Amino acid sequence: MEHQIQNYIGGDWHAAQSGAYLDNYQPATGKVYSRLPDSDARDVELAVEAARKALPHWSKCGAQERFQILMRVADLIERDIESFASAESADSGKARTLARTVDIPRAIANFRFFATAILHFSSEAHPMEGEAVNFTLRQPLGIVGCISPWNLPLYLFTWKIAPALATGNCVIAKPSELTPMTAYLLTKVCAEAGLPAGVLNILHGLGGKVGQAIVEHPEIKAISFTGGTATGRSIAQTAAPMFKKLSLELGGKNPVLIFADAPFEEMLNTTVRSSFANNGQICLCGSRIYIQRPIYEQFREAFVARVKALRVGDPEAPDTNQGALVSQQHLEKVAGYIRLAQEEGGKILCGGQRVEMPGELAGGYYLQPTVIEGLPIGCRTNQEEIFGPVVTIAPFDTEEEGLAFANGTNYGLAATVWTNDLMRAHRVAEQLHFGIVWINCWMLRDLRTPFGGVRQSGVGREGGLEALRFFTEPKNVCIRYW
Ligand code: TXE
Repeated sequence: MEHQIQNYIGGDWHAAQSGAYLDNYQPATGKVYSRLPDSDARDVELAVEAARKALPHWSKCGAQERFQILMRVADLIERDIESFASAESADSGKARTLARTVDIPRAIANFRFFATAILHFSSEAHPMEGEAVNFTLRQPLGIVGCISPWNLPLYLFTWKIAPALATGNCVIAKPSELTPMTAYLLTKVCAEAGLPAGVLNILHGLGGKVGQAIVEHPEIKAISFTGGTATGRSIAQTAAPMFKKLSLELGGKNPVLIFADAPFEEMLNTTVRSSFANNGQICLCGSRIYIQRPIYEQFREAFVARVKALRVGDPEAPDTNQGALVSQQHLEKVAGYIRLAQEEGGKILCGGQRVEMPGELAGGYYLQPTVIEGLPIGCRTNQEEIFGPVVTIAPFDTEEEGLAFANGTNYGLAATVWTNDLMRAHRVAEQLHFGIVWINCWMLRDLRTPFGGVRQSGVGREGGLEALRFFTEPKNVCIRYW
């Protein structure tokens, strides 16, 4: 076996208490290429013990020390960026170029952003004239749990861990069992950067087993989770009666609303990306595209031509646009939705088939990017999160109708609007029931902004001050003047 991943507990690397390992598949080939510990509640207990020992120092050492260590972690990931990018691509099937230019740089940025943010973090004072002053002390929660998914492995893992550590918490973190490798590499870098033992503990294994044990542990005060809506619901069912703080970043079924006055070329380029970046496996991807009728035909023709030109293939090849999907199971799920779309009356304009690759890649999980039209707004294909390289397109007439289509799901993560009409941009943005609205752009991210969704896309916000506030407990201190 080429790689054997280990848990990271108390600054050391361990097998799971069970002694068992799970197979880790490489999506590009469909073959097992590493193994990860099959951890359970016993490993969570050890991690909590280690975190408990580390907490008094880490929570009190001060922002300056935490800043320095987290900046070193960022520098070391940057030093090793090529091996992180290769590992991310091998583990997730995404194009290596994407991992090298987006995922890993973003993980570095997450550490730098929160390392510096903690130096600037402040809290409020509420003076009561002539009587007293209230001030808000923001203290670390203690031990917190961070659980992340497989689509942007290190990017989303660090998006949670960095603010949790910066605010002085000790962390028990679990990456997805489908993509554990970069979280494992991160442990090496954290040790080299001098992160004290027990401050960050990383456990590997199944969500229903070790993930559930993290959520259930009474000493873990908060859970920051990104993943599927059904998992989020089950985590809330466990954590809410224990009064844990919860941040749930869940799925999406994001609309793209294209008005006839949109800047056409810019819109087209970005819509290809917002549909198929990372094979559509980004919670922010726009999967329902509504186009105002006057430009519907023009859009359909140009879009389909561009999608047909996307190159599906070896994630390692520099000219690959679309690598492999993350797993056999996920490939089957997405292919199942393409069949469902046809049963629901949809017409496939391009794609829809698996891509058979030669040689070593023959067992990989490749799928053509797929565009479907002719489906009713309320059908399952247009209502459920597919999370793959599949989009539907449909025309709309008026602004009201476009808005009704866009708002017509139970999800509410991100919406994209294309228009050159400033007044309309404001009007529409105000009426969209989503946590994030992009006008004439997509995935343009400023890490200071609140990030998260409404309705079935989750509760709570990440990013900037929201994350620093989530990972701290506000305590009001009222001091009376004499
Ligand atoms: O995610 P899961 P899955 C959506 C997407 C996808 C679907 C299911 O539609 O097809 O969710 O994907 C851990 N207690 N998104 O099954 O299971 C799990 O080990 C604690 C959208 O892969 O939600 C992993 O670390 N933890 C999404 C993490 O939760 C549990 C990204 C996410 O896995 C657990 C991924 C439990 N009971 C999928 N069960 C996005 N919003 O970006 C699982 N886990």
